[in-house]
Amino acid sequence: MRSETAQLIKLEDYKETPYVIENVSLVFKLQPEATEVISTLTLSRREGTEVGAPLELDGDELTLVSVAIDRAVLAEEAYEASPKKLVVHTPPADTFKLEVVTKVNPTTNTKLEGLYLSQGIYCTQCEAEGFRRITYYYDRPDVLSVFTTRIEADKATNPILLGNGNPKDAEDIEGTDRHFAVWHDPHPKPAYLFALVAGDLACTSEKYTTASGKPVDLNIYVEKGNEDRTDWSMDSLVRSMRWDEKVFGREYDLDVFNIVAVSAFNMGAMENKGLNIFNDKFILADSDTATDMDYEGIETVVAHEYFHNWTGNRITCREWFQLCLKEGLTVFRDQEFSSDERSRPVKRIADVIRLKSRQFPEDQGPLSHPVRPTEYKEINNFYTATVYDKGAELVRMIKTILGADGFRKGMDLYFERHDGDASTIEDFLKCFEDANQLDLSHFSLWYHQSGTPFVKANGSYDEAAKTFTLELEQNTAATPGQDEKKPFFIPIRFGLVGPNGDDLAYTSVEGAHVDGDLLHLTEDKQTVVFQGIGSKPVPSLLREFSAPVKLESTLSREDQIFLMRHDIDPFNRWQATQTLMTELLIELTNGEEPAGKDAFIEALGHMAEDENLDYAFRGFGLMLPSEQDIALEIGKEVDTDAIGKARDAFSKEIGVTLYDTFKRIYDAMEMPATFSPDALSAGKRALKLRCLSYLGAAQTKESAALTKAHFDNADNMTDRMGALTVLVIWQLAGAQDALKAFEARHKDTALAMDKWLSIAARAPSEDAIAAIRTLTEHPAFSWDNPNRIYALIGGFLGGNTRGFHAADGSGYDYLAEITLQLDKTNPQVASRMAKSFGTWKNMNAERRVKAEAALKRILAADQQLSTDVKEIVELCLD
Ligand code: 0A1
Ligand code: ZN
Repeated sequence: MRSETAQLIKLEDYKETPYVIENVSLVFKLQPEATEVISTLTLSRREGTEVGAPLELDGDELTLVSVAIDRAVLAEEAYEASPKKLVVHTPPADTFKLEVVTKVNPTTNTKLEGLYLSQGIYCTQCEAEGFRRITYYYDRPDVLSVFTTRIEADKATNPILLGNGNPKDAEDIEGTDRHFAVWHDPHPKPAYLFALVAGDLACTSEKYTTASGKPVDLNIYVEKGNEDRTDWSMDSLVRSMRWDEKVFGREYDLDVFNIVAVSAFNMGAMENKGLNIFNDKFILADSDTATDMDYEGIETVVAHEYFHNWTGNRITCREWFQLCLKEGLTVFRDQEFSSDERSRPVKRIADVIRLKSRQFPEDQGPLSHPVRPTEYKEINNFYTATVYDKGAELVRMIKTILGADGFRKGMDLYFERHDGDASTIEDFLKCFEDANQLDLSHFSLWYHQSGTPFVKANGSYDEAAKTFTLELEQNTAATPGQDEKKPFFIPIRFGLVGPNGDDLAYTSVEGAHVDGDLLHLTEDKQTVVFQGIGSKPVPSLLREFSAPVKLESTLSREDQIFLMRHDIDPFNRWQATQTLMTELLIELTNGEEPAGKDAFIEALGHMAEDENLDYAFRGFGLMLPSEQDIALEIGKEVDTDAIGKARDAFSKEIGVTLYDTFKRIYDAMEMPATFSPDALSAGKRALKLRCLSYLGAAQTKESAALTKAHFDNADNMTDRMGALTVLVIWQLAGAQDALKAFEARHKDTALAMDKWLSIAARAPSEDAIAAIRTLTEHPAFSWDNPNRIYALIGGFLGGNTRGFHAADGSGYDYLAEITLQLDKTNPQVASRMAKSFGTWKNMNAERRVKAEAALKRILAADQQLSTDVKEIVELCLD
């Protein structure tokens, strides 16, 4: 193996920079292969820094042209420059201007970090450490400065020139075919929020007036030809802006808000100040090419990036260890926005499904880390489900513990006290403590201690004494670097459900702090006794999923079915269904015949037909845990083939048993005449498709024909893709024709073909890898575009469990091969793929041997490994 020895970055080593950057003036002379960047920094020595202390700036793959201080070109011995660093040995004592000229090549920048060209559009991605690939700088979030940017480019190919902040000036450059634009951002910001865009773009615009009457121009820029697919993103933006004013009292603070959608982007989107740059997947939508899930995703991501303006930009992070300060909080805010716009319980279920399928596996394997980590080698590896989604759960728990008013008081204080700061999690928590006169020190352990706590609950009723006793126990398994675990402060929302389905009141309680329906579990073990309970209750615990824990309940199957039918908390009705399904599926995987299976299937039928329930809720209720979810639940010595077979058989059994029920619901569903992405219509489509998937699983002639007809008659992507998935997964008659028809219809729309690739990647196959290799040759696929890779390779790794975890190790070998291949061009994408190795230790011995060998092969390969990939592989092997 050849690789640079990556440094371990530690939180405890944090120090302020010796110099302060007061302002930044940048000039970009854009050329596809040799862009010149002239950076003029006004610097001053920080109090306490020795006179003449060296100035060390970060760089990455930079070519230096010249360095000057106060307009005098520096002699060669006065500085040292490498692609990774610029050191000025003895800077002047006080304020001085450093002018640095660098050259970069946007065309060959396949990492998509720094300045790159995507389909002829110049764009930047600077979080986390991309700015250093543009010019030498203190590329860290605690260095805030005021930026002015002048962009010069060829006018014909780049008529649109965009920067951060407000537009100041724009003119042709005399005697040339070039022009320039100047942008000024009055809000001091760290370099990771810098952005520029230049290209020939189409634009949709809208006027917005903030609550206090300030006008703002909203613009969404897209590749030409896509301008009629921005209505939904613009609508989402306007609704987000209004919501943040109403719910958090936050207004927008510039004259313009620009969004640009590009097709090559590593992540979802980026909150650059006043100039958000998006992966086009999260901007473009019309009913023919986007599913209901895409519409929801766009609403969420547009809101998320907009909300960062306050939580991330106005208040940023002191260092990258504090990433959850902006990400966890902003995810919480976007979740709340979507809950208010749609159905709150349905949104909660969707968020918990995401958490359990992405964050729980991470937290129970070798990649487990605290929400606020204390060390890393490659920060790009820490944009994780733990930082984002578990981070959001922690903010949600603060709200649960404090109540809505206490939470708002804390947030108001946070905005007031830290506006303009680069802050820490400690600063954030202190605001809730100060605003509510309360001690959150025990709670703060959630930020530092990794792992998913397992909570065991055992209830018993004493009829004579009219007491209900709840024995609670928490336990968190050791995680990498943390052998000993302390008990967490776990807020448990609960109800004691009486025989008629109503919650029973208690007269008093001992053994825990209990406030109404909220119980604080703070010790390893607690026995909580409720007095005055008139009849035997069924405890409904962790309502609304009040804490990110795994609840192991000792409830009988009858009690679970009871909760499934009667709990007043919709989340726990869904959870009871899931718990039962998981238990049954594990027993079926083990070759057992589970007790209570028939009763459960019957109850599922009732739920499907219950008109009092939301359509979307019923859709979720009917959803079986994925093969990956079951594998995680089993946890060790996993045989993915056995899981897959059991799950297929159970789906089929449900489909056959409830065939008439599903057919009735399917036939009776009244759909709106024209497509609308609203929550009600989407819920109807979801339930109808869920019924279709069970009918498909029954694999009758009639159901195959029905599914094919659903596909043929679909007037929107949700129905077309839903039916195609059923045809392909169950290998029904017409599947191949449908795949061809889909391809013919959408071959020119990359985002639609991504769906085709991901469905094809999930198709059952004797030789899944051969099938994937063939698909990589398809014209719709490209190794150069992250979305194509996420669709096909990501679709395979995440959606074809049997193929990826094939016992012969072919899936692991293939992942090793493409990790190495991708690492040469785009390390971020390579390491995201490699993270799929994260569950290898849960597999059975046969598979473990193959996975370990594949991981070792990556480390031993004769090529330079990125720190991104190396860190992930080493953690997996640890
Ligand atoms: N801050 C963005 C996500 C993002 C993170 C890293 C990136 O490059 C490494 C790009 C985007 C967000 O949370 O939306
Ligand atoms: Zn974010």
